[in-house]
Amino acid sequence: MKVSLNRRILDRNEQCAAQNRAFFAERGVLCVNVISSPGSGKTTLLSRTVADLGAQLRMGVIEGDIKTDTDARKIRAAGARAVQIETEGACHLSAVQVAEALRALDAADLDVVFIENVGNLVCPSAFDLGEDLRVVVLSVPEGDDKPIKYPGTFAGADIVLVNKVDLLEHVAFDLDRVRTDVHKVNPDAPILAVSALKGTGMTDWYDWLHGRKASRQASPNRLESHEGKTNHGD
Ligand SMILES: Nc1nc2c(ncn2[C@@H]2O[C@H](COP(=O)(O)OP(=O)(O)OP(=O)(O)O)[C@@H](O)[C@H]2O)c(=O)[nH]1
Ligand SMILES: [Mg+2]
Repeated sequence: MKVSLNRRILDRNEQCAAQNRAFFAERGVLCVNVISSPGSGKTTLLSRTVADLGAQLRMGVIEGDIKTDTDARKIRAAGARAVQIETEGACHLSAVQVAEALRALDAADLDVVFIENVGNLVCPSAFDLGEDLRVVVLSVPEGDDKPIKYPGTFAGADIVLVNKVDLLEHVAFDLDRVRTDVHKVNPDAPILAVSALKGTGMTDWYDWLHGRKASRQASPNRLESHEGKTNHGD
């Protein structure tokens, strides 16, 4: 009984994700789903990105949190449109919630929509939101063992950002181990070392983003998406 209810929830989510995907493809909007543990630096990364690239790209952000609109207010202060979803306890965003937020965001004229998922390294990876790309953020203080403990999430990443590298001199964290373990489950994933707070490595991230945006423009329906790649359990 529980299994069939879970299946129905996922089927409903996948139908709505397909509608979101069509919305992005028709309008040439690049949609990027950002997934990480709580506090790894998603909002800091997106705030800096919005501030630094605002003159080149029209960006909007859908923020997912269990409670508060704190993160949406930070994004607006950095200079982009933002819509906050409060999940009231749910540990991930759903495609239905994203569809509603896209209307509130008035997203049709944007170049890039970022979705900051609820801080969690497990549940968000099971829910396709219709996004083009998944960014997984891992921060130095969380520990270098996370890719082997949460392989499904890292397997679904289009890029892994190792954030808070300014703390490497204070925390035992082996960046080479992270590279090796991510590539065991996701051989082609680029892995960038950044500090969203200090700005280190952010140019590499911006170059990657511009490259993916250009691919989307060149062939709107051919950018590899997460349809059928969702992880239903690590
Ligand atoms: N030292 C350091 N701190 C950072 C960096 N990036 C973010 N932080 C800090 O980490 C804390 C959490 O950052 P957020 O950007 O709010 O993290 P988040 O992933 O959005 O958190 P949730 O939305 O709660 O999941 C804040 O105190 C940030 O200032 C970084 O590169 N270096
Ligand atoms: Mg946040």
